[in-house]
Amino acid sequence: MTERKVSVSVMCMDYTAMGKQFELLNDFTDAYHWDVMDGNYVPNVSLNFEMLETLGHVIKKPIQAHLMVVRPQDYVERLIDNGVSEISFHIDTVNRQIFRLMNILEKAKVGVGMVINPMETVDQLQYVLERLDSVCVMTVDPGFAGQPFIPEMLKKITLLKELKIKHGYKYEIEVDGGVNMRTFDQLMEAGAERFILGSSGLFNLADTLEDAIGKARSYIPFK
Ligand code: S6P
Ligand code: MG
Repeated sequence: MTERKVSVSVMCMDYTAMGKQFELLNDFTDAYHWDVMDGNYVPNVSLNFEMLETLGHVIKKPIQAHLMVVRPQDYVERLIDNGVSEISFHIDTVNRQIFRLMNILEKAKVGVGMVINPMETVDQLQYVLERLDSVCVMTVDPGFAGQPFIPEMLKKITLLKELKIKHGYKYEIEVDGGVNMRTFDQLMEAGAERFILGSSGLFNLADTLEDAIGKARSYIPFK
């Protein structure tokens, strides 16, 4: 049976109440999605190393970093030192270095993920698929929370599921952007296994995080 998981997007949390929010989320989420943006690869900046160092002790679930940066090689060592469980790279940022980076992560026992932008294809990953721990299908352009879901991306999830079954690959199929009660069933049906919950799928569901978690539990069948 497919194991399905949720990963809460830290970037979408209330930054004035992070300690309290992590306490509530630790009981709900399977992992945390840690978006790193450099203001260059995408026109936005997000979570930084200082936050990771400060919040580390209140975070009780694995941290999965999503690098939306031009030079991912500059971030890897510090993320590993801060105990992240997995690091995901965008295809166009690792063209000339993915095998070096995979070797570093595998040696450090940190998971390797690849992220597919809406304009990119599953085919571009053919030479690395067998070594990946996750493949993330972006269902919005990267850079911002709160954008509309792009339904055309469902085909990529289906294809990743087919390839996984056919070849026995180990990667988990993740989906990022507009994951919420309107899109959840289609995503599950297509074969998604890891669901990143951000503004639309969790934090905007209610005025308090307690209530929002309750609402998320009611539409997520395995929660
Ligand atoms: C977007 C980022 C995402 C968002 C999350 C927001 O570039 O990679 O991880 O934080 O997807 O969720 P939502 O429901 O606002 O689209
Ligand atoms: Mg992300």
